[in-house]
Amino acid sequence: MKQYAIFCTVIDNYGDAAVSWRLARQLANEHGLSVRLWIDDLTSLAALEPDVAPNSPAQNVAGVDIYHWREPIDPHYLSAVDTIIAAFGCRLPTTYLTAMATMRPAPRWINLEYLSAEPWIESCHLLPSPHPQLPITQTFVFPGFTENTGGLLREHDLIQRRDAFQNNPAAQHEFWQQLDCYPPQNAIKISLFGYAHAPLYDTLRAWTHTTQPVCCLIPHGPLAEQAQTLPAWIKRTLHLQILPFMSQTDYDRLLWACDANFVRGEDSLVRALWAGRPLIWHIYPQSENTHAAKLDAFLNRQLAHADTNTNNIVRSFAQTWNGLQTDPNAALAWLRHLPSLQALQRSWSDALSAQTDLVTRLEACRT
Ligand code: TRH
Repeated sequence: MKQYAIFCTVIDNYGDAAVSWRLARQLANEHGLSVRLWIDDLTSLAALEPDVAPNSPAQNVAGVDIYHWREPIDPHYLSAVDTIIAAFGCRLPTTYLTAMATMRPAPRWINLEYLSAEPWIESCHLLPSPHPQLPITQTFVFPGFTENTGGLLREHDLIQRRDAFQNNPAAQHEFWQQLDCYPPQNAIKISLFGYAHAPLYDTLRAWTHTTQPVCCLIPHGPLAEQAQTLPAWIKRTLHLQILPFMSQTDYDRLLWACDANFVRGEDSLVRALWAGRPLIWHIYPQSENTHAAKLDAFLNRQLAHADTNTNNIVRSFAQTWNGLQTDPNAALAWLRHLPSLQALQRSWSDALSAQTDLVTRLEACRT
């Protein structure tokens, strides 16, 4: 049986563990492959997947062999491996690289990059990069939004499960009860997952100026901490509720159940795309404002079929939420425009889900 080894170092937050875990599960469960995930921080993974034991050095969860990656591991673990994935450019120790160089045939060595909507990734996707000393070559895989990139992670039954949930009011009701959360009837339900620098107070204060009830669901994290300090009248007017950090499976349901979602990083962004509901992306900030161009490239795709007014409203609020401009009217204008954003976001989600998913593309590009 073909065997994958995925290596992941967790730098910060949840994104690295989240993507590696989705990738590992899908390779094992949908493609029947043997998958070993080496990860240096089991606590992050356990937060996303409660079946993972944070103190267990080796365990099998959902068909994936998970190992706590602490140096050094014996290179014999690599002997049966056919594909090695270094998630997000994580550095493989020289002992592994040397072992890989002696293997016949040499294993595929893939460097899985961060998702980007920028057009240049099409020309870098699948580029080979030979090792300077050893006879091994890594291939860059760039997840992206077009057929000429690595595509997006999407389980084969995800859209079906989403539709079943979104068309089932009883299942949604049960979900809200499970969260001990009771959004008022007709409330606009908005999930808010973001980084600490989001202009939460200004945004929520602006939303109090609408007549329709608004319910804000804030998962545990920096925004939830900020929310604790908000004036009581804002919390009351907006039916603000802090949610515990939930499993990836439940987080999907939250995105499906809400009318709009604020997401951050790359993995929650992709999950919000699959929810098919309007979304605002809080991009991970980078030095020298490089994230501004990345956000712009994303907005160009998100708004490719939007009219000028919609384009201006979404762009202005996305930039304001990301601290790239300050438009005091943007938050309320966006909220009022939500009904017309629904069809736009849904049709982009449908178009993206008609493309081949990332894992299938990975398997198809064997040479
Ligand atoms: O956690 P993140 O901010 O990760 C980021 C990005 O990956 C960024 O690119 C990287 O450079 C930086 O870390 C170091 O955001 P992201 O990528 O959306 O990952 C969050 C994951 O957490 C995603 O899988 C959704 C999941 N999640 C839950 O499972 N339960 C929850 O309650 C919430 C709020 C999120």
